[in-house]
Amino acid sequence: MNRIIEYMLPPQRSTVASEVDSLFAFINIAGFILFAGIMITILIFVIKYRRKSEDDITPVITHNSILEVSWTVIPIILILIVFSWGFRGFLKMSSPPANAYEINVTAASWLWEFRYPNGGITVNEVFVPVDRPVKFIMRSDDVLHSLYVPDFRIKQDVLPNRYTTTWFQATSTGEAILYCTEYCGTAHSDMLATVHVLSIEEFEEWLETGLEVDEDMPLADLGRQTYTGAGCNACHTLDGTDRIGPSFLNLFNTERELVDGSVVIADEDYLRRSILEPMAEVTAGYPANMPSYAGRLNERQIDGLIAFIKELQD
Ligand code: HEC
Ligand SMILES: [Cu+2]
Repeated sequence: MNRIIEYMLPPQRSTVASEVDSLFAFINIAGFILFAGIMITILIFVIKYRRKSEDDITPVITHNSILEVSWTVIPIILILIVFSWGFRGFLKMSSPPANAYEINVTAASWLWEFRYPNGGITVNEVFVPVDRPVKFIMRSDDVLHSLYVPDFRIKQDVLPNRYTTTWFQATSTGEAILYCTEYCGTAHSDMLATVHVLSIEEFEEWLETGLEVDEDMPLADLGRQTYTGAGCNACHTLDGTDRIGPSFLNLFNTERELVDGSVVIADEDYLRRSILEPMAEVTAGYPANMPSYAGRLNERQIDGLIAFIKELQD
């Protein structure tokens, strides 16, 4: 049975995963046995009771109490097992332990932002300790999104104007993928984040130093790193092709036409405003749906992005 689960499902990497999978396997196997049993019975009846001669007349059968009681009681028992098993798991999954490490999650079209108790922020990647309960307190900046980490078997809607929560306790270190699983617009399928599960020591160390920006890194390199790290690549390419937004290639110092008809030069100020207040100057021909990065990137990262975009000339 474990082999079947391993074959069908992603690895079990949280404390609730095996319980979820056992219930899933039970429902599948019970469903398969019932399906096979019913199909075989139908086949036998079709052959055994087929009309054999012209004057073969179907007898009148009013009812059969034993049969009727059993096909009522057996499914009820099965459903009660599934219900109580599922409800127990549901209670466990919806009540985070009191000592859980809390991370605030904001979903926006189309990125994930994570805020840690020490004030640190990461975009499209989240760092968590292994073997310790972690609670996500989630809200959306715009539309309905949903947070889904298959390896942890957790999935929870993320709503505007209301907090929802979910929690997990990872059982092994390494990376897991976090998906948005509520269709939320054009770049929905790019709305991914990486969950980095670290050992307790690594996590403590990351909290101390991991969020500091490397002061020695050349600005343009930091910009390239931020371009993927902050998820700009979901919407902007570097090779001249359009994705959701315009490509960064040959963008610097060119004339940009805005939706209000005015024309601006894409200088450093314009790039900065585009990152911090994208709705203020919307480029003509593109949807007005870039998320603002105000408060999500630090000054050095913004300088880095501008330096990086400036270099992209062919
Ligand atoms: C969800 C998609 C999305 C993401 C993520 C995104 N952008 Fe944008 N961006 C757009 C769209 C759409 C436009 C064009 C409309 C507008 O100007 O707001 C745009 C416009 C821009 C412009 C102006 C380009 C021009 O041709 O005038 C810059 C500069 C820019 N984005 C930089 C960034 C940076 C840097 C990041 C990452 C930190 C980023 N964007 C992340 C969608 C996105
Ligand atoms: Cu989404």
